[in-house]
Amino acid sequence: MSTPSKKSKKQFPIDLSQYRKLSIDPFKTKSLDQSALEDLRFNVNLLRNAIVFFTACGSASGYGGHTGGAYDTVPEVVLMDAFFRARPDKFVPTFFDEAGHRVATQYVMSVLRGHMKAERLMEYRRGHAHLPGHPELGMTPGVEFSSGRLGHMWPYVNGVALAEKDKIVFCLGSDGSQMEGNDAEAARLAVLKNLNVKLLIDDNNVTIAGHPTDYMPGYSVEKTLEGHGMTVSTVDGEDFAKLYEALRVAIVFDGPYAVVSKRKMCPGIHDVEGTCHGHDAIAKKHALDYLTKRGLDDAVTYVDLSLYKPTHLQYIHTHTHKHELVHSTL
Ligand SMILES: Cc1ncc(C[n+]2csc(CCOP(=O)(O)OP(=O)(O)O)c2C)c(N)n1
Repeated sequence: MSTPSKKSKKQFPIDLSQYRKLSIDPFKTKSLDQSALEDLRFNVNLLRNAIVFFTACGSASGYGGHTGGAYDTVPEVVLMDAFFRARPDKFVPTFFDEAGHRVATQYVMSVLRGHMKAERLMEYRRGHAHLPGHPELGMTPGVEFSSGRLGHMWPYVNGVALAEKDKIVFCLGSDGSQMEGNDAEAARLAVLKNLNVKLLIDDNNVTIAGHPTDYMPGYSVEKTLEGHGMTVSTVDGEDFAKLYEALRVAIVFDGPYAVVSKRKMCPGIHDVEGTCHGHDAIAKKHALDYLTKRGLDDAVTYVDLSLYKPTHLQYIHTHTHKHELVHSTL
């Protein structure tokens, strides 16, 4: 087993300062040129690597968490960030997400916005570290809303759109969230009031332990939304040029619009892509494989040695078969 370098113990092992502060005005830019696409790809890789790493800290330590949903939606998030930077006059600059388990997105964006140090991410989901499994307003620096119960966010986003009539409000969505009844009501209200809400939905055909096409074969995110009167487009979420164009059309459209991104769960993660194993925190062995292939040696060392271990109070199983709260020295 390798010896941890000083860096692997103390510093976040992926340099997030490399993030390119893209500024894209969708009202002026019809399609992305090669240079913008290259910057987009760079940022997507950087953030996906970071998310794999710090959510793997959750699995390696036993605290758990979720990797795939946040990993999947990185392209949309990077584009939203570029829009917010270019046109603060046009957007409510919050990454509202109706699938709260994808909280890794909020945490990494909080770091990029300077609210937290990157090292905090290594405490993802750790007890008392104030980085819980869903976004909680007032709990974590930089988190701007609470979310977690699927289907509860869109009605709230509608409220924001009603209050901010001159601005566009995004809501990251998911095929799992869109199954919830509240979303049906929210969709109809958005259509009735012609709210400027834009749903960016990751339709990865995974919801925890099943594939909707298997257990709910009649279900279609697009048809469901169209049934409420929403305007909807479908795109390959991993084709970033097309994804941009789809987002641009949604943005310049006057009223509610949903872009449904089709992609496999965890694209590019060997043995996890397209499977339900991507929903929860990525297993240590898959994370090590992913990080090793990308030459992220300090991240490998950190996860490999499971340096991230509980140091707080924890429950242990005693010989009396009762759970007792003890101080852990791990
Ligand atoms: C109202 C509600 N019911 C059930 C859950 C439990 N739950 C958490 S995530 C999830 C599936 C989510 O699927 P999706 O949003 O598509 O996420 P992905 O698997 O793509 O990460 C469920 C059912 C919940 N959070 N809220």
